[in-house]
Amino acid sequence: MNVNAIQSELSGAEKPKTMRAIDLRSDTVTQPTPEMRRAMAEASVGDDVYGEDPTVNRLQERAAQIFEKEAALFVPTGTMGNQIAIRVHTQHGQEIICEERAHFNNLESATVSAFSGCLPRTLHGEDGVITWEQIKKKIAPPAYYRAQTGLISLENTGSLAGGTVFPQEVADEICNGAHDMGLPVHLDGARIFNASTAMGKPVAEIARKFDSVMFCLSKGLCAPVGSMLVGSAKFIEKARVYRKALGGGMRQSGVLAAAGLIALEKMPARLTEDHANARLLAEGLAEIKGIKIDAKKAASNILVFDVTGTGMNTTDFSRKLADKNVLAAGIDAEQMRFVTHNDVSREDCLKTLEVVRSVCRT
Ligand code: TLP
Repeated sequence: MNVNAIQSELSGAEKPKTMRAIDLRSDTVTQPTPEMRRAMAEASVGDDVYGEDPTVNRLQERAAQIFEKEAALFVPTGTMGNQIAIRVHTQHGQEIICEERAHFNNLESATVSAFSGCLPRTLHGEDGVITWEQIKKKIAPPAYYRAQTGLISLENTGSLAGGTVFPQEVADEICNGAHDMGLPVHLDGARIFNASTAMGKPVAEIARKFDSVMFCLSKGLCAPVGSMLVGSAKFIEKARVYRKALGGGMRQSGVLAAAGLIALEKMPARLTEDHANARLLAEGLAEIKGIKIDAKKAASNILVFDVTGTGMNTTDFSRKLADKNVLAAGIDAEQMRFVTHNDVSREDCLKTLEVVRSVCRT
């Protein structure tokens, strides 16, 4: 996979031409809801570096409770959450086994090497799903000249894999196998609430066997800023040290946590709508000549589809969509990504299909 292409394509997505574009670039673009804005204005706050922000403390307690883990930590971004978890679980010179499309391996710079001194040992899995059978063959034997495996990291839903869901029994088998060998397993659950919606399972059940989970409040759940780490009390105690070291110790961050609490309590219930919209888009796209997508695989709010049959690369394709006020980006030169969210309606999806049809005709 061409990582440079992913980065330049995602960051090179066209900017809105008017105030009201249909923005399918990501669910990160969601606006905070009016209820969030009110809660932010009224939040009780304190200095969180002293552990004295009551709203941050409440958010952390609720996250730990909902995920049935001992403790939680509010972090500014998903990237920081993943990188802190990796730092806590590993030692310099170790390897981390992951699927090749893992976000931390493609879109978080080389922080895994720069900060944790680790090497990603990647595997390809269909739809981003890797198995214990594959992983166990990559675990380094205990030879003194071999980099030792320090961590296994999974992603649910798989962002660059097209919003795919990681089957619970496959994840459970990986966690059991890893734990038998004394290895920790981290879950990049940036969109674990989308996974939970698609799987019909509570997040606690999905998270149960993982040693740590990162999830985002600021994507489909619409909070303006923020992600969470959950895990054992010991893991979170160490995570707090690295959060501060990375400059992520925020002061009166209760204004952000107030929006986060609403994201956590109220927003998961509406994700079914985003998934239905993504399915509608997938089914429509599948009928357009030149576009390749397996609509049956549309599992959550992200679609990845191939546009090579249209004669365009993704830069040209994105530009033509943007001319008609639809914003989206490619993950490489051939594959586009559409993401549905709270600020994209069913009508927007129908309009998008009309635009794609007209772009593919020209
Ligand atoms: N992903 C963003 C971009 O970086 C591509 C997006 O638009 O999807 N894990 C996963 C699975 C993610 O998709 C993301 C963000 C992160 C971690 C990082 O979160 P942030 O952006 O808060 O650092």
